[in-house]
Amino acid sequence: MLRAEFLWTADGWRRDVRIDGAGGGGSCARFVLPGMPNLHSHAFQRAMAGLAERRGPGDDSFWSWRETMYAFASRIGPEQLRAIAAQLYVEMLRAGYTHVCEFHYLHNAPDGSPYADPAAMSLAIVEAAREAGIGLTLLPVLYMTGGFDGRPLSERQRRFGLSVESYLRLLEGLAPHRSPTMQAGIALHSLRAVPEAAMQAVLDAPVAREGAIHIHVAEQIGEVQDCLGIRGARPVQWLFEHASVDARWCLVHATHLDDAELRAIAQSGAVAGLCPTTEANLGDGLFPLPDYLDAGGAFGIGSDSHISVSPVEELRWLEYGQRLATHHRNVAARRTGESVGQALWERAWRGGRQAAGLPPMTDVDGDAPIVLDDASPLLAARTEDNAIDGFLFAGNTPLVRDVLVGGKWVVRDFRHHDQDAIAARYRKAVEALAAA
Ligand code: NGQ
Ligand code: ZN
Repeated sequence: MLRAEFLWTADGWRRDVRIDGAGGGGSCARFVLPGMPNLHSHAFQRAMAGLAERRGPGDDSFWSWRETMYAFASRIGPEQLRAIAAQLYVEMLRAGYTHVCEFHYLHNAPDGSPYADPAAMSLAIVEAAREAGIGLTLLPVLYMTGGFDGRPLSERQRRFGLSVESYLRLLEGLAPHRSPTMQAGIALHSLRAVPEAAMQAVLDAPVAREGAIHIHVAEQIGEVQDCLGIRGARPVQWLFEHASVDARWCLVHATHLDDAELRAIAQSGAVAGLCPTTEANLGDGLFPLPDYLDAGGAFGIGSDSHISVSPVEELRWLEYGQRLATHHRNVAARRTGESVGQALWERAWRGGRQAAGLPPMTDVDGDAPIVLDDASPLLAARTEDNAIDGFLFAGNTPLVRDVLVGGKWVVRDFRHHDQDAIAARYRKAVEALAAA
């Protein structure tokens, strides 16, 4: 049992709230927030964070990073994936993410043939989430072509490839694994990787009648140009002309938008899946946040390549990128007197829940609360009016003390209950990968 002096809810702060959870003693806390959904993750990339930061022979770019990533991906099997994902999910929980949408496309064996159990890699993710105790929305990804021109997958992309039939079978096979903490949705890798007919076939299939639908879109200028050249429209424009994009959709990145595209996303109710630290690391560009917020657009945050695993850093970068570009301050708060921290946390929380296919919450009692460390000097003399600003903008000491998911305290006093064993297994897995 935990007594919270202030609990942040969709309707603002509530005072003196009792929170019950198994696996921990009683205590008090001053500030409790709803845990953040992480709406975009490629778990395996956690193990290569920092390994693509050396200058290559040409102009390094997203596309040269992608080659490094492919080489890395080709060495990972189900056991390694499970070890890496479990470590990542522990790090997420300790940072304040309580749910993860796993955009999972590493389906096949390294030579491109299916595993004996075609769901082997998907189930490694399910197991990792269960071990760590994080909520999961598993998004198996359809990936079929190597470009807008429909070219076949390259050697290294063959691990990702599924036909529409095998994709739908994979989704059906995962149905029995659903639970209150394991949802499933669908994902199309990108317009580059999914031909139009395949996209329509998946969207028309019975499994696509409900749940979240995610797609990478308009992340790089090269992608916008290729789409214009081959499909005669910009990526987001093309998507809206060929699919009924609505609140079930999450458009990941959506960096390069013209005015009409920005308005189309905002009006559709879809969530823009923003991944500021990865987008910065890959040199993607800056999402047009102020205009999008003014148009009433929804967004959430993802840690994507896991170059950073922290909702604090994602939200800070989201705001600071705009300050640097516009030469203004307090950009994400659009109303006079509004707190930037509260505006960011609340919108990303709502958008993240929506993108994860979780029901909207009117009350966070049933959600996954995170408890801030009110003993930290960073929160000294902070009140409910500025505690979230302190959490997001002051210093570099993690302030997430306790985390409750599914009625269980998974983090207590900064420690995850199984962090040592999970870290030891991760270390062994990445050492084996490094030696391979
Ligand atoms: C991915 N990641 O699927 O992991 C992609 C790179 C691609 C990001 N876009 C591969 N951040 O888009 O083709
Ligand atoms: Zn991605």
